[in-house]
Amino acid sequence: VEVAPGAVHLPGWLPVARQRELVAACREWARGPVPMRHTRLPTGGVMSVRTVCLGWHWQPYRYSRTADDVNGAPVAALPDWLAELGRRAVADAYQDLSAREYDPDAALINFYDRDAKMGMHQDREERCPAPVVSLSIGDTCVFRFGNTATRNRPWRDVRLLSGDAFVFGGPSRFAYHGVPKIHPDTGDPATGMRGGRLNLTLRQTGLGS
Ligand code: MD3
Ligand code: FE
Repeated sequence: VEVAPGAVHLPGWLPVARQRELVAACREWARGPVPMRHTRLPTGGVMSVRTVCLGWHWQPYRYSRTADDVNGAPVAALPDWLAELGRRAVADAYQDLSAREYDPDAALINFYDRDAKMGMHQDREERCPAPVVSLSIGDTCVFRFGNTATRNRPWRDVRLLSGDAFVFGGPSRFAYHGVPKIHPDTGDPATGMRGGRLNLTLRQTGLGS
């Protein structure tokens, strides 16, 4: 379902068995080498979402190989199977053959408890226009998809359910977006999630080596 040019929603894309595997893998990545934590912003604020990164560590507002703002540890590698999963999502979202060149080198894994939100923002730290792939597991959320000019209206609200994939490429890559609401206790316990929402995003940073 193309929500906007280049923004393709793939409802129910991940089988429950695959969601379970991702939940188990995220539990391990959340333990370390860099523990999943609330990111501290330069303003002194703290994000309500908890995040752990693979490949490159995101800190506001740059990527690094070590988690200078957490424990200084080198970030865990992005496994090839996860990059391949992202490539399959891009291939399913777009009709052309551009997915063959999609080579994500970073993943951000966000955990939302029932009260967590993410304000409207753009993802601009990547030096590369390649798509972002988002995978949702657990509680349903309201995803707010805005425009490229301002963080304000117009926007569209889309519900993202457990197992949904979303690919943001082309003209949608630098659109403002956020997560204003989690619908508590709407996830499928068969995924292994016991409340809350996981979102994995795959990115190609363009930073190299
Ligand atoms: C549209 N995550 O990690 S995923 C983020 O559900 C982030 O955790 C949200 O925004 C989440 O930066 C939304 C959907 C998403 C991710 C990246 C995008 C949409 C995007 C980049 C460009 C345009
Ligand atoms: Fe984002």
